[in-house]
Amino acid sequence: MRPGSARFLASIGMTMGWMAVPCMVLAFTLSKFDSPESMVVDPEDGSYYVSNLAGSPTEKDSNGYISKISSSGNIVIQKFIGGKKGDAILHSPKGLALSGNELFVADIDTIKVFNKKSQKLTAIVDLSKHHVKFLNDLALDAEGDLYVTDMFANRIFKIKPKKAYEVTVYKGGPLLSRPNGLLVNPRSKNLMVATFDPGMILEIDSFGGIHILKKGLKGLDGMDYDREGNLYVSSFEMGEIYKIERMGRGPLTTFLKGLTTPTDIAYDRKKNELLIPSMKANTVTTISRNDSKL
Ligand SMILES: [Ca+2]
Ligand SMILES: [Ca+2]
Repeated sequence: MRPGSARFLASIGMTMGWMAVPCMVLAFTLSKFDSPESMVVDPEDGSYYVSNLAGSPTEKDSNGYISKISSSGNIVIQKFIGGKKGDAILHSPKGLALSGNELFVADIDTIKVFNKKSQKLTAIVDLSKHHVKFLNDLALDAEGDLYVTDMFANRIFKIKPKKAYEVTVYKGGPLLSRPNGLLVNPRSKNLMVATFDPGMILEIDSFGGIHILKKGLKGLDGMDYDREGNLYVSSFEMGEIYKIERMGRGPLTTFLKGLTTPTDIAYDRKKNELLIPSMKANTVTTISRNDSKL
């Protein structure tokens, strides 16, 4: 069946259980992951990395791993980093961020840094002295500084890799409402947060003020933006992905529904594709948008 044909789209809708929108085609769906939480694309070669938390999201059980998928989706290295007997490198990896050859991984109370070429662990940023409970998503700013959400403790940390991984509390407090997804707004340069309970989209300005862009949502997880500045946000609890115009400030529409626990989604702005890990379905899916005006 030719991708893009009406029959192909109908078959996606039936097999995936979600409504296929005419402007989108399924690029690929891959299964047999182990509780995939986050998916990122490498802008260098279009390959993908997926974090597999494997087992309890809070337990230091040594069995988590990172998968690598080729740009076409044809080649999967299931345990690219971690997950091999005895190596105990990762426990419950969640948020991922890529900067050059460095792959940052949030793993419960530490951030682990790997070289994507050698697959070797190059640094561990230990946040346990800050009493972190559940590190979740990672975001990088233009200076190469890293931000991470601590979902259970309502805090966001800032880490400076160029200053020996100096760690500071960037923002804390109950308004952060179990912060999960994180990104740097490419226009305002502000940090944006998707909160889990209650579900809100927040933007933190350079003076530390928190602005509520959207509220009344449920169990938000990951977010990213496309070439036109539309924000995509997943609801883990509702099995939906929302599209919000003008980086979260414009109208909200339900972009996909009927998904199983979509987690830390990403947008590949080069290929114009939305990347969706589904934690409890143990799948990752890429959706290609072939009409960039939509
Ligand atoms: Ca695990
Ligand atoms: Ca997440």
